[in-house]
Amino acid sequence: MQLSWKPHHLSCCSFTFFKLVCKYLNHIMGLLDRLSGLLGLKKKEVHVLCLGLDNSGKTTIINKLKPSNAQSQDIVPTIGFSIEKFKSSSLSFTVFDMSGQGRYRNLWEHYYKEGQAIIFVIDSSDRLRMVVAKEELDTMLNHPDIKHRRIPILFFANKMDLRDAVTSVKVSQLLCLENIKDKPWHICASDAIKGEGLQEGVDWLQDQIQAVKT
Ligand SMILES: Nc1nc2c(ncn2[C@@H]2O[C@H](COP(=O)(O)OP(=O)(O)OP(=O)(O)O)[C@@H](O)[C@H]2O)c(=O)[nH]1
Ligand SMILES: [Mg+2]
Repeated sequence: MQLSWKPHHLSCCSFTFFKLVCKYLNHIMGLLDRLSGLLGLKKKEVHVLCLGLDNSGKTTIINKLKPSNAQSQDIVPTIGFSIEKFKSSSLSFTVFDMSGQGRYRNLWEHYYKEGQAIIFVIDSSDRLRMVVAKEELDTMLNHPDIKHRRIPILFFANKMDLRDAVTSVKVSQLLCLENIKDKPWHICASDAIKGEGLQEGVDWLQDQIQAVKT
């Protein structure tokens, strides 16, 4: 019998070696991933719904919460919805930024089950449509996918920079927020253009989400 070496032996060996290396790298990556989770280095992922009437400032708020190099320069009215991401000190947020236009509001309920928290944005200068905002809020609160869940709701009384804006206390009264007894909620006055009031809101939301044991 004659032993001979052929080039395809090498390619076969190197392929098996390559597969082994990949397998072990994968294993090590998995271990590192789990370790970073255990050490609290990996940010917990949360799904948040951003709701509110059209023109209230939802997309402007979400955009401002992203790192400055990821912010978009011109905000246009949302069609349907858009999925956005931003991070806080310990959470990684995936936000369903829903369109507030009347014709798209029936989309909201399809995402209620997904949401672990809600950001509800109000144009504090739009006194005329405050009653519409309240109707939409009440419909959402009474939906079976929301009604019995202790889901945190962060309200932004937005556009505080405008002359006609009412205070966040007034917004809270107009929306009868004190009637929400079975869910943690918080209202922040905000100016999304300057980014004022947003961090306070996100900090509150983060605390609420972290308080929920998973
Ligand atoms: N003055 C002022 N304008 C704001 C503020 N926030 C948003 N805007 C403006 O309001 C308009 C609507 O903002 P969007 O962020 O598109 O509103 P939206 O709620 O996402 O609207 P839809 O996507 O149609 O539901 C834009 O012209 C923004 O520049 C604010 O705090 N102050
Ligand atoms: Mg929008």
